[in-house]
Amino acid sequence: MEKSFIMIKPDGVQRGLVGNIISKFEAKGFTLVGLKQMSVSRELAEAHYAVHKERPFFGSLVDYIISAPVVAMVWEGNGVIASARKLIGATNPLEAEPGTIRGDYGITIGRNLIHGSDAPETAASEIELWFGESGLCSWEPALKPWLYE
Ligand code: IDP
Ligand code: MG
Repeated sequence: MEKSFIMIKPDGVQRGLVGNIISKFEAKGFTLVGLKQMSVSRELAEAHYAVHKERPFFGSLVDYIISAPVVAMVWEGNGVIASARKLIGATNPLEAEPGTIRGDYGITIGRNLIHGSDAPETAASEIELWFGESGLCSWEPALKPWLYE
């Protein structure tokens, strides 16, 4: 089953939006298989965003991610990677559609609330980086069999 790494960034936690954000993924029908609130080391933040290390915003991005706890999650379900990106919305919250997380709650690219994996390869490497082999709790939602039709 497809999995995506989703992280509520420090601004989402500080603003008390954890419950609202988790609700959107739950209501959509995806299955939560990993969840932890944690402080992020500089090393982990730099590894997570290594693809952006030459960008001018890399330093401030890392400082932002380590500034306060995040909520790291793994969500599972058919099509979850692309669907989560739609639920999250465009990188710049001012360009994100209303109804998306960034579109509803954000106004600046430097505080855009949430991360979601962008492809199967990055999802796999991010889940390994943040949760490791044994960090997930896989379960089948017996009361929602239609999810897997
Ligand atoms: P994504 O999170 O929508 O996948 P990416 O382009 O992969 O967007 O950028 C990763 C993160 O880097 C963004 O979510 C945002 O926090 C930050 N970021 C991207 N572009 C800028 C920028 O121009 N200024 C400041 N931060 C940026
Ligand atoms: Mg990205």
